[in-house]
Amino acid sequence: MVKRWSTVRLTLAAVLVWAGGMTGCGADVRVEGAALVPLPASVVPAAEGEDFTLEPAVVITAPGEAAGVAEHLALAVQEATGQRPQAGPDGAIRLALTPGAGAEGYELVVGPDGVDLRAETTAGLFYGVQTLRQLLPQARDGGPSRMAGVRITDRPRFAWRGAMLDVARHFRPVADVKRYLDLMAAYKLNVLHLHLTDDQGWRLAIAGRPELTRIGGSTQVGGGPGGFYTADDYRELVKYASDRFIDIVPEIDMPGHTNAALASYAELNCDGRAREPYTGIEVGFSTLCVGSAATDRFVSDVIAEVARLTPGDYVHIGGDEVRELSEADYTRFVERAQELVVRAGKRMVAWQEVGKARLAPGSVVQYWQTREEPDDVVNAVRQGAKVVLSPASRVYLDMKYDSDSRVGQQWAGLVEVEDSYDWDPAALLPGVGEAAVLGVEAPLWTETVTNIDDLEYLAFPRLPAVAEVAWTPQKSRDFEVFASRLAGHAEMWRRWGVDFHESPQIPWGTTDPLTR
Ligand code: IFG
Repeated sequence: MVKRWSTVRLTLAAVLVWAGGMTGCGADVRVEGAALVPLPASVVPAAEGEDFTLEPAVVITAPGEAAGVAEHLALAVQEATGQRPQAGPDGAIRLALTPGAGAEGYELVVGPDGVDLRAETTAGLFYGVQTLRQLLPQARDGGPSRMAGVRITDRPRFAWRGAMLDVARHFRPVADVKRYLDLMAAYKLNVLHLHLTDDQGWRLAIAGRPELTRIGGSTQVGGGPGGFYTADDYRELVKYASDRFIDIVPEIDMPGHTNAALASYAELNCDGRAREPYTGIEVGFSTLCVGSAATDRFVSDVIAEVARLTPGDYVHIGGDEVRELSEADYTRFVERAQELVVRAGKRMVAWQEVGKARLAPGSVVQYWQTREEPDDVVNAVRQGAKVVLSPASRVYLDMKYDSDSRVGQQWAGLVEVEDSYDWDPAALLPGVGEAAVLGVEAPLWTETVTNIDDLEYLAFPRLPAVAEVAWTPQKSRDFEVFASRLAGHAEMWRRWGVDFHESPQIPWGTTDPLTR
């Protein structure tokens, strides 16, 4: 099946590139799909000549409830033509909300009488806009440009298409997180998991617990000044993400990875002695004093506040790398924390080790291919939990690409873009088939990452690869064809100032760039 399909698609890609060579007046006419990432479920080029002429003065028509999405499209058109389109009736680009495409699907038709984008939800329209953005000829000379006719019908394979940012080891300011959200949205990712607390830092202000940020937020790996988000900062990130149809999933890592909290409140330590702030990169040495009244009050206060600040369905309680507790104490802690999350009206997400505990319906475990623990994911699935897959040897973006990578670690091996792309989430773990897989998430841990450029270097091009794993049907995925399409994105990344890794696995410069 794969062979036949890839033959068909290669032919399609060849047609696409060949047609791209038939330049008309102004910008090239391109039968698209050669460079779309993530590849849509169905791309059917229109007949020859069924093109759309994009006038810089194009009008965008959209229903009131899709005004936000139309604004994102207007900015994309302005980026392409140099002129900001108007909103109004009878436009040549038309957005419409109609039943049929599902929660996140859309249909996009480009033809001589204009562009029609239809979806059941504003999220579906937003994802259609991200595809349309990759189809727009970059003809900033102010003249008309021609877009090849195409009919795209699309919807995602998985519901959870995520990225994780560790802002605890090295703090990242609000502006950098917004930048990451922009880059995620361009590839239809819809979950940003914020790893807000760890041994080296506590990054979210908790009402009534000022020491968590005054002390716990005061430093970071290497001893730098650290930092933290106020409640208003966090609300600003939640809104920015929501405008891009991304849910923020906050992680308060417990009972391990808690030195920053243990340094902030002495009573959280079983010996009653506050710990020193920690600026190294060891793991597994810290734990809350499980079972003490002070710890119960702390966990209750923190989960209640994080849930209050988070409109999304999920709160992540961590649970990874706990070496200082008995299994009985660990599972008792997890079950208690889970109860508090459920009582706050949220669903618990946690790292795979929580599979040892009794899980509430609707809980989610995150598989990360830990170095030590036996695989607890099957226990979780047996209890009805869903799984988010983050296999370190495939999607841990803090792994070096190769031995020359300027930052990153390599405990899970060297991870190039093909490693991130060439796997099937439904076939990764025995006993964890398609129905148990909620989705895929690419964590970026920041022990070695001190600035946004290094962060983007590690994320690109692997994050778009993971985005295609999460979105595109398995039968449509083939690394060589993906690599050729991704090569066409380099121009756009350069335009955006993304400091990406020029992986030797991608044939940069050989594919019609998305941009002109
Ligand atoms: N494992 C730790 C992280 C981080 C990571 C770096 C998990 C769930 C190694 N836990 O991954 O805190 O240190 O690659």
